[in-house]
Amino acid sequence: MALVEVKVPDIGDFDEVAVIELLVKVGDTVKVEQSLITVESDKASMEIPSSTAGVVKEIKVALGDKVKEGSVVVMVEAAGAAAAPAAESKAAPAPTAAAPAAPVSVASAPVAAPAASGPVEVRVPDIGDFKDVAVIELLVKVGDTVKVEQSLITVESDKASMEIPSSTAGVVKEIKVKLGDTVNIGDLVVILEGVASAAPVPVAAATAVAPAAAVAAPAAVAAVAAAAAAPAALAVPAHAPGGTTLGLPHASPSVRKFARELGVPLNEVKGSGPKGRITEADVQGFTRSVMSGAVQTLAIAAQAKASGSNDGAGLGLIPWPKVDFAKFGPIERKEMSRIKKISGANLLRNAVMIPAVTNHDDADITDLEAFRVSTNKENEKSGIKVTMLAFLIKACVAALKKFPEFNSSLDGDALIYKQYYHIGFAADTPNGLVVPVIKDADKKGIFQISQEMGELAKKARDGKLGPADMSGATFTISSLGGIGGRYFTPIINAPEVAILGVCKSQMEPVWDGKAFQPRLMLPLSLTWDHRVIDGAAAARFNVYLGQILGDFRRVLL
Ligand code: CAO
Repeated sequence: MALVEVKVPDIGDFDEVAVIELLVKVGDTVKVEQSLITVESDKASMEIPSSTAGVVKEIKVALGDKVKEGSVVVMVEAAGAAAAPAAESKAAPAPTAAAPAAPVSVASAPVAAPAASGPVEVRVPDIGDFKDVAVIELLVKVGDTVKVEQSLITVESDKASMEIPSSTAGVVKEIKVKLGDTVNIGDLVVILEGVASAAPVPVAAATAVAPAAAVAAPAAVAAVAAAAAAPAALAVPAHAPGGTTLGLPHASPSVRKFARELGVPLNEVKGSGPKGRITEADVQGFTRSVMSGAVQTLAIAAQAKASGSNDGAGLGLIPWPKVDFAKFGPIERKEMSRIKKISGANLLRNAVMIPAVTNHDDADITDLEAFRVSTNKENEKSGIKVTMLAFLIKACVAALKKFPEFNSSLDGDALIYKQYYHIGFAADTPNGLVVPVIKDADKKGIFQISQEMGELAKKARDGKLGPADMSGATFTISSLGGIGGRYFTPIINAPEVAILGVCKSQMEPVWDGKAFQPRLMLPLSLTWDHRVIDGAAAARFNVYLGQILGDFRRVLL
């Protein structure tokens, strides 16, 4: 049986694209057109299909590699006769049309003539080998203002779906297609008016066919943990667990992108659109139902199984002890709250999977606390109480800027450095722990942070936090300062890589070189992911944080 090189086919205008997912492993039997890897440019992601049926003998790319047309992806031992059509493509890349999930690049040159003003016709650009594709979604309506590259409609062939972008900015005057129409290159899509200037459609203005199932795992779980307090009375979930993982779920590129951003496993979402198509509303409904605890994703269910009624078998451990407690005295059995169940599964995963280390330190906040108290006195009438946690958030942002790996996330063998600073803070509620997020804390002052924290903490206690209030954190602070204790080891809120635990400050004698001085010392406990951060960096982070808290003017430096 022949070994066949399966290469990256013609992927349109994309030059070098990064491998972001390996969808097969050595030993897998693949069919013709089965997706092998997912690649991503800055504009789109797409799956590279196999041109050959057979058994994967070798994978020639690794996550993060850059590939282009002709790069060898895998070596497949062709499956006898089944390999026939692919045999010819041994050396040649599979034709674009054979790539089922390729997000055909929609347009390098607009068919509509760019006009300076007045009505402009926007037509279907060159969509490759696709003919008579059906309009399955109208993404704009008459009166909408559209930007250049904004998607106007989604079309679908039997192989791929793609969005047709506008070549021009303006206001939609007329829509020339309706759902179910079939269109081809040059067909009129919309007429725009009020166009200030017409920009040409950039090369590869196209679509994102996001990887479907595989993107779900870590992000989804974290989002769910963080969003556990969403109100209970929500729409019935569109949930289709066990949906096929081969073949892409039926959804438009923008819905795929949306699902991917939220970390929603699209293959578990039940589509309510024509032919079972998954709509944006389906993804939102699914997210809400997961957040409310009405539904568990397969990943969470698997974790819950491995942790809840678990017997430790998932980890290769001895079984959890089963004790008849009633034998020893009276008992009462109470179900745990939904938040506790969901966050428990996440905490277990994070505790087990992250090689976490905690560094403890103290910060001298004598002057800062005096400043905070006097500020609150001066601003009594404003109704906003400046809290120590607000200063801690601001100080952490400064430390995250100085040590950016603490504001990163692991993505395979790469690190994603986030250039935004969204700080989560653990809030204790009657139903369990939730983590609301102060967004863009770097751009906010202490008053604004204090005020937002107060509002979020109240929403948390009232069980009214929405998913948006609890997503996107880049770093978390867990403060037990108002309660007590000295130090503790907080668990990292994956996919973040560090968390700061803070306990109650107290006056301590601190040696100044000549004498002991009474200073207000704040205990800090920084837990960090040793895959990303090392001990020296963690110690430096704490030292720097302590310096800022000791003299807040350093934030300005
Ligand atoms: N040291 C000493 N006192 C502190 C302090 C600190 N580090 N932080 C706050 N305090 C004091 C404040 O001065 C305030 O005292 P007064 O009422 O006398 O003014 C009081 O504690 C309450 O402080 P606060 O209003 O600033 O609230 P907070 O920042 O302590 O807490 C919140 C807000 C939402 C974090 C808190 O309500 C909460 O839920 N904490 C628990 C978080 C948690 O459970 N973490 C563990 C997660 S792991 O299971």
